[in-house]
Amino acid sequence: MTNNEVAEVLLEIGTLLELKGENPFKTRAYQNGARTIEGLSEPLEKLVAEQRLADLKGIGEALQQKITELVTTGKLRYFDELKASVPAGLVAMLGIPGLGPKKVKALNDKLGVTTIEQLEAACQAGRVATLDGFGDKTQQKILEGIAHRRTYASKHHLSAALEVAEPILWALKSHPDVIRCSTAGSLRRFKEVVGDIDFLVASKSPATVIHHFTSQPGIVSVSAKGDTKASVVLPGGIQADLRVVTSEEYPFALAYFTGSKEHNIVMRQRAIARGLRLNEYGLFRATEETRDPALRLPCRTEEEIFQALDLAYVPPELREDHGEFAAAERGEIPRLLEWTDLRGSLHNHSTWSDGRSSLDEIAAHADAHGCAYWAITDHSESSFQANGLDATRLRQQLVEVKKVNARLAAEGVDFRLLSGSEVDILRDGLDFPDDLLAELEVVVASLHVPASDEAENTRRLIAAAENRYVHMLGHLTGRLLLEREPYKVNQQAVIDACAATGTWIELNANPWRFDLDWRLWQYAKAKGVKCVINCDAHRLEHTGFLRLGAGIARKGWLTKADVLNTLPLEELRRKLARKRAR
Ligand code: DGT
Ligand code: CA
Ligand code: CA
Ligand code: ZN
Repeated sequence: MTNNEVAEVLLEIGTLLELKGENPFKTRAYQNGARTIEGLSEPLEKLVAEQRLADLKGIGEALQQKITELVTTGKLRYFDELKASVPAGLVAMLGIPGLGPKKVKALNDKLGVTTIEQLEAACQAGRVATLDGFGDKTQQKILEGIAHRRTYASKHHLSAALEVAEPILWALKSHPDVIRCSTAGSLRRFKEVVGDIDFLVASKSPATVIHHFTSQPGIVSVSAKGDTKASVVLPGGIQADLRVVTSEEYPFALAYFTGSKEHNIVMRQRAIARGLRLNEYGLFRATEETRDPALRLPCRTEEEIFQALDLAYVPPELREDHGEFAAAERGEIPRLLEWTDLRGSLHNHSTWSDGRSSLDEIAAHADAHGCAYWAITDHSESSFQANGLDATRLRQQLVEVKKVNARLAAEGVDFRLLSGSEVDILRDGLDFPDDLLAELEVVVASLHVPASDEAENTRRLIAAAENRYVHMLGHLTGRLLLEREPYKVNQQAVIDACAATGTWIELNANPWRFDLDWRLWQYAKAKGVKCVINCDAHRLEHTGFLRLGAGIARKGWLTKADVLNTLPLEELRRKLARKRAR
C-alpha cells in the first residue's frame, strides 16, 4: 500500500468514528495521522521494516499498529468492521451541503434514516424540521441539496465547464475589489472531464467579492456561503467553488488549489526536504505546519514558488505527477504548443456525408477563423448511416473542391481546402482501393465498427498504418467521454506500428473524444510519432475545437514541432507526400 492509500484509510476512519459519535480526540488523531503520512518523504514500508514508526510525531501506539497492519497485509480488520457498522447512506449524506457528521448522526438516531432516499422522504413529510437543531429552513436546504446532488454528483465535459466558467471569471476580473483571480483545479489543468469548477480571488474585501460571485446571473442556486468561500450550482448542474485569499497568500493558494493532489504531494515533500513547509497559505521557514506570516517566503508568483523548490516553472496542464518533476529539475520542461500555432484541421465533414455545411460555407468560415487550410474528409461508403461517399461521389467531390480552390485563388484568398477521406477500417482492409486513395491529398483511417477482441482491433489498426496511402489514424479508441468506453485495443502496439511506418496519429479535438488520450502522447512522442490536431468538424462552430485540442496536446507535453498542422501549407504538402514516396 502506498503512503497515500494509507492516509486515505485513516481519513475515512476519522469520518466513520465521527458519524458514530466517538470521542473527538480519537477522530482528530486519525486526521492528524493522515496529514503526517501525506507529508512523508519515505515509503511507510521502509519505516515499518526499520521499526521507525514510533519516531513519527503525533502517531501513537494504536495508529502504529494499524499502519503496520495496512502496510504489511494491505488490509485492516478494524477498518473493515467499522465500515460494516456504518450504513453507506450516512457517509453519502455528508456530501449534502450543511450536513456534517453531528447532524447526520442526529438524523440517524432520531429518525432512523440510513439512506438519502429515506432522508428525502423524511424531509418531504416535514419530520426533519421538527428536530432540535433543525428547522424549516434546514429541511428545505437538505431537500435542495439532495436534488442538486443527483445532477452534480456526476462529472462534466471540459468544454461544458469552460463555457460556464469563463463568463464568471470575467465577471470576477472586472470587479474593483478583485486584485487577482484565476480558475484553479482540474479546469485549469485542462483535464478532459472535471468534477467541479474552482475559482480563486485575491482581495481585501472578501464579503463583497462573495456577494458579487453568488449574485451572478444564471446561477442555479447557492449551496454554501461563508466569509472567505462560497459554492454555487451553475447551469448544467456544475458546481463551482470560490475561495478568497489575501494578495500575499494568492500564489500559494493558486498552486495548492490547482493541484493535482498527486502533484501537490511531491511539492510538499520537496519543501520538507529543504527544511520548509508548503501549504495553501505559504511556503514557510518551518519544520512544522504553520501559517505564521513572519515565517513565509515572499513569493509573488507560482514561478517563484517553483524556483524556491529548485524547479523550473511547470505549466498547469503538466501538474499530474507525470514526469514534470524530473524535467523541471533539469530545466527541461518543453515550450508547449499554443493554440494559435495551429493553421487548420485535417479531418472534417461536409453535407456530402453527415456534416451540416457546404464546401463554400466551410471555406469561408475556416478562412475567417484564421486558418490557412481545411481538409474535407467525408465518410467512406461503408459508413452508410453517416451517408458515406462511394467512389463515384468521392470523385465528384474532388472536382468540387478544385472549383472552390480555383475561386479562392481568383479572389486572391490564400486559404485552401484539401481533398480527402475518412476511410473506414474494415475487417479485411480499407473501404477504398489504393488507386482511389492515391488521388486524395489527405487520408484519415478510422475504425468505426470495432470487434470485441483486442487483438483483432489492434491487427486492423496496424494493417491500416501499414498502408502507404494512409496519412493518419483517426480517434484511435472510439471513446465518447462520459458516454461510451474506448473499444479494446493495444494502443502501444498501434503507436509502435505508426512509428515504424511513418504514420501520424490524430488528436481528435472534439471534447467528447480527445482521442488519443493525453496520457499516451509522451510515449508516442518518444517513439517519434507526429500528432495532428483535428476538429472532426461536422458544423461551422466546431472550428472552436482547435483551442481545446491544443490544450489537450499541451497536457500531452506536445510542442509546435510535434504537431504537423502547425506547418504552412507548402511544408505540410511536402510532409503529406513523404510516406507515399517511401
Ligand atoms: P475535480 O474537481 O474532481 O475535477 O478535480 P480537482 O483537481 O479540481 O479537485 P478539487 O476540486 O477537489 O480540489 C482542487 C485542488 O485542491 C486539487 O487539485 C488539489 C487541492 N486539494 C484539495 N483537497 C486536497 C487534499 O486533501 N490534499 C491535497 N494534497 N490537495 C488537495
Ligand atoms: Ca475541481
Ligand atoms: Ca473544488
Ligand atoms: Zn470524422
